[in-house]
Amino acid sequence: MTKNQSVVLFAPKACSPFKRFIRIPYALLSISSILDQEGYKINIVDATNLKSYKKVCSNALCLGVNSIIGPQISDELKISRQVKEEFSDIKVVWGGAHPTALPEQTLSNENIDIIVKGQGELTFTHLVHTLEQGRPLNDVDGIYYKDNGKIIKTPERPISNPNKFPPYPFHLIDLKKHVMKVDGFRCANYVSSRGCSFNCKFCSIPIIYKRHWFGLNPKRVINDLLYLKEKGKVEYIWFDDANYFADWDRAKEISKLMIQQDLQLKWFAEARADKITRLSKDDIVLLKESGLYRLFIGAESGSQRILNTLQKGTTVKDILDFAKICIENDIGAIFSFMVGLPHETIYDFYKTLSLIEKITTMSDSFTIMLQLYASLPSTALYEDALKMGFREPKTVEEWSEIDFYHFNTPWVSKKLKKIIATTKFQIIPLLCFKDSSKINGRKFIPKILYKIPYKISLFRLRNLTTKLSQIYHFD
Ligand code: B12
Ligand code: SF4
Repeated sequence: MTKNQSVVLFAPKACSPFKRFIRIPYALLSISSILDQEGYKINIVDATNLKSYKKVCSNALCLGVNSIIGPQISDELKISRQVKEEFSDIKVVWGGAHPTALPEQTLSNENIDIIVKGQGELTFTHLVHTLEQGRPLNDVDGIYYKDNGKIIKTPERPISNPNKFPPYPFHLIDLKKHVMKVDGFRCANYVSSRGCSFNCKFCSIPIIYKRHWFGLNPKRVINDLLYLKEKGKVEYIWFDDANYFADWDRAKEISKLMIQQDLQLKWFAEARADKITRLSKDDIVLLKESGLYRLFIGAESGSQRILNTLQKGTTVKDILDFAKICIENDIGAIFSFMVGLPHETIYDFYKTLSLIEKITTMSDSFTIMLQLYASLPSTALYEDALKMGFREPKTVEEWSEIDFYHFNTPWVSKKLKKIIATTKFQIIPLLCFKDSSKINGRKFIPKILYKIPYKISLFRLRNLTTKLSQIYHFD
């Protein structure tokens, strides 16, 4: 049955000074899945075409906005303001990691009416029904809303297993727009699980999913991958799961089905180093056979002291053992490190640089990422950041001014900031110029020329670690 009123959803574009990622908006597809089955008309407006909201808002019940920390918030605020100005009856509803962490502060913005905290499928469906029937909002669990200027919080909604919900309604998006070229392959992201049971002190996932983890069942995952392959001509799947390998039996079953169904897709996933090091040789062979192309690990730090402080639950040895497994099995890997962390000393930073140097020289298929620590509200480390002088943004507008290419870390000395900036912006980016044959489309560049930036960066990295060890008498 087609409903009279529609639902409009807004997918922000990712901000990075280098690229504009276009990812499939799984959060929005998830919250649409039940409503779509019930016959609601759902329009997803994408920030690459911000003005298109005008065409679809005329008969809408609400505008749903997906929000995470950072500069994307400015587009989210812009569309919320414009919709409120032009269509005052439409309720503006925000959900996602940022409003979940700071529901009251976010709701204080005059153009936001309702916050959905945490998992959204059931709450948003119930909310849309309630708005449509004109019933009171206090009927809906899991939200914050305003009543005569007062913020009202309803009881929390328990987390549900996403297998209970219908499949992602891919027909709501133009798939072609969301396929990006990665290493020369047509690549689409996919989310096959929710949450994570670990409790790393810097991470937002435990805040959203309260340390639950749920994996979509393998048959359902394979159906979706087949859809992406057939309809989007996708060659490479980028699993955006927080912890893809949390349930090894499930990951194994997905790989077996990929082989049985002859999917012939390359795939990428995020893993914990300690999980991969516990797999057998046969397990790794299975992953490879099913198309595993590259793994991403949150290595975070080369200092065991910092890994312990972060409650990461991994060791520097796990990271190196993981690297060896990747080499033995010809698997590419991205090692992501964080710097500028609360409690990090110059010696910890030196340990990170030394580990980066070791890893980058181990394989041409290894890439290093160095991220400036982002203070994520509601996380345990955020409390430490506040105590150490992080100037907390007081409004959602101020949060949109926070980006991750500038320091928001008053505890880092001027001197260390300078060293970190040189490493992050000048040295690390050039370390990926290792092997032109690994990058489709750049094969015409003579190997020897391609490697020059890498050689220079490696020289600078070694120079920096040596200097630090001499100045501070490390090791
Ligand atoms: C894809 C992704 C990105 C993409 C785009 C993200 C986007 N716009 O949503 C890119 C690559 C751009 C990105 C960048 C960054 N990201 Co990111 N990213 C993710 C990732 C891997 C997947 C998101 C996803 O699709 N999840 C699947 C869906 C189904 O789950 P969900 O998002 O939780 O949605 C559910 C609920 O939250 C809710 N919901 C969500 N939106 C809405 C909207 C409405 C209206 C309603 C009712 C409900 C609702 O309902 C959904 C279904 O239950 C998550 C980790 C993860 N696996 O979730 C991190 C994550 C969202 N990112 C995070 C971070 C820290 C970043 C960066 C800051 C990293 C950095 N240092 O640069 C940058 C920020 C850049 C910027 N703002 O410009 C944090 C969030 C931090 C925060 N407090 O906001 C996460 C949670 C990772 C983490 N480990 O902490 N990211
Ligand atoms: S950093 Fe990774 S392992 Fe740790 S809680 Fe977040 S998603 Fe889980």
